[in-house]
Amino acid sequence: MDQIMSPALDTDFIASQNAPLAAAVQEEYDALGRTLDRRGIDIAAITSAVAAFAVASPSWAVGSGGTRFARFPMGGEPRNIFDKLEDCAVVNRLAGATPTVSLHFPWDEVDDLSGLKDFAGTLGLGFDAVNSNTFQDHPGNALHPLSYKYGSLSHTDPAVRAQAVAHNIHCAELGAKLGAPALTIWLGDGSNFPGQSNFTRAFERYIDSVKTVYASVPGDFKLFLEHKMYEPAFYSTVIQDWGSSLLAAQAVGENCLCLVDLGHHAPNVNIEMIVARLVHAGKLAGFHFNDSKYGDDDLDAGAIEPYRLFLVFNELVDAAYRKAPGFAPSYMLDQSHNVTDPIESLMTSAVEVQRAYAQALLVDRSALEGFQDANDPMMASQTLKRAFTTDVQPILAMARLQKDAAIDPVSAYRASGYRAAVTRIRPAKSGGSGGIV
Ligand code: RM4
Ligand code: MN
Ligand code: MN
Repeated sequence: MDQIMSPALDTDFIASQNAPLAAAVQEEYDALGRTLDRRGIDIAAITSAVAAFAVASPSWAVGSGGTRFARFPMGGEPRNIFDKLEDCAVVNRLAGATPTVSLHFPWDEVDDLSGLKDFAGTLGLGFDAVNSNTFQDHPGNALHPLSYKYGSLSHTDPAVRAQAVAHNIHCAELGAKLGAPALTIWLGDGSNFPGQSNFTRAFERYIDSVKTVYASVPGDFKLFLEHKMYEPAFYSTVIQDWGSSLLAAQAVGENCLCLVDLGHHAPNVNIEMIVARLVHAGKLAGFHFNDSKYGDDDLDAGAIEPYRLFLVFNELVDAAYRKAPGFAPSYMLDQSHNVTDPIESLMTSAVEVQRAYAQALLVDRSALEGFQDANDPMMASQTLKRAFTTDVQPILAMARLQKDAAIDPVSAYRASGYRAAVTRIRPAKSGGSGGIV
């Protein structure tokens, strides 16, 4: 692994990029501090909460994404998990919000696991939930001789189910060795034709398989079940919605929780309410953040519906404020970058998620409660809007400055020449075929 010594990872370089911007940030921060002070809010407390906020980078999102029609590769795409970690380190170094990476197996599997852990450590990175993959076949991989064409954990054939169970247990073991807290199970199982699959039997087989995985996972390691309405199956999906996910998680056990990917719902679904329900049930695992207009678009977080992202965070901050029992969600990005430099998209998305969090922290919760109890919809909604429309940019910039990250991550990244440097080192990956990796 020929590690890049890029200015993008260098504190002095970042400081030199920040220098011309720092005075303006301070001035805007002080002005916002006075405004918030008049609202009874301590800007320093908000800034440290924002600085402590973290969201994981997805290892699979640092290469160019694609649609089922085509993929347009860019220069310097990562060749392996070490390159991916290097790109993730740049994202974290400059935007200062993504100290962990979510791995996907077998895509990211290596023989030398402790070497991988050490390498991540030298880059200042740790690991969040790992992901299993039984939504595609893995030709040549001795652990996956059977096909997942007709499903995996819910397959009609016990031999395929056993293979998928073994893979998930293996992933959990890899995750535990790397210090990851959980395994996320998203599976493509479902059907394309009415009648093709028996909904009840498929769901029961799935629960049975997940119970077997659960029985073998180490200690307090968690299982996250990720639902998705459709795709790759287009008529039915075994874990189609949060209801199915919750039923399964409740059947499996205490450390089995429900993960919400923002793109995995029908249009118009009230996702923030799903959040509230899962918090109520003590079953919210966390999120895959992204944005969408039509379906599982995997666009950059906050790119399309920033108000919805804020409303999701409003529920999360409310849960923390109420000290909801067991509330400790994991936050991850899950995006596909088809037309942008993935590093720029990930930095921008991490900032957008942080922005929604900062805005939600500004909600006057006791005023809101009063308006709710008094049945005053206008003032209740205005209370949320007041927080959402506050420009928290100076808080985000100050949080980055305090952490030696970049005030303006995208400009600093461009000035570092990282993409050109990796393009010289990493040979171009051919491939115009569709697919997300
Ligand atoms: C799926 C889902 C999973 C992710 C895969 C790559 O749509 O969102 O979380 O692991 O994509
Ligand atoms: Mn996801
Ligand atoms: Mn998805």
